[in-house]
Amino acid sequence: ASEKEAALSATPSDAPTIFDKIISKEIPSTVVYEDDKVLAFRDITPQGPVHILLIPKVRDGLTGLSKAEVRHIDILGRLLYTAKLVAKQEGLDEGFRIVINDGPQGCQSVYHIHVHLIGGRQMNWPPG
Ligand code: DGP
Repeated sequence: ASEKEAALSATPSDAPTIFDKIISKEIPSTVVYEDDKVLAFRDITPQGPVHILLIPKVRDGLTGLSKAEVRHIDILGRLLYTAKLVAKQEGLDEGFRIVINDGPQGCQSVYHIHVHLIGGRQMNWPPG
C-alpha cells in the first residue's frame, strides 16, 4: 500500500505500534543515533537518499503532535535538536527537510510521534 493508503487505513489510537518493537529491537532497524530518550533509525520506505525517523523511546501519550501537552515540551525540543545532530552526522550540509505528519489528512500511519529527517536531494514546495 502507498503511504497515503496506509495513513488512511490507520486508526488513530493509543494501541502499541511497530515502533515499540523497533525500540525493544524485537524488529531490526538501522539505528543511526540512540541515547536514553531518543532513537533514530532509517525509514523502511525512504523518500530520499537519507530518510531517518526520530522517535521518543517513551511515547507517554504522544501518539502525534496534536496530542502534545506541556509535559512534552522537553522531548519535542530534544527530537528537533537531535534531528539537527543527525543531519550533521549524515553530511546534510546543503540542507534537509523535517516533517511531522499528523492524523489522516497529514498522512500519519504510525501513532507514536516521529520526526522525519529527509535529505540528500533537492526538495520541492509545496509538498504533496
Ligand atoms: P508516517 O506516515 O509519518 O506515520 O510515517 C511512518 C513511517 O514509518 C513511514 O515512512 C514508514 C516507516 N515505517 C513503518 N514501519 C516501519 C518499520 O518496520 N521499520 C522502519 N525502519 N520504518 C518503518
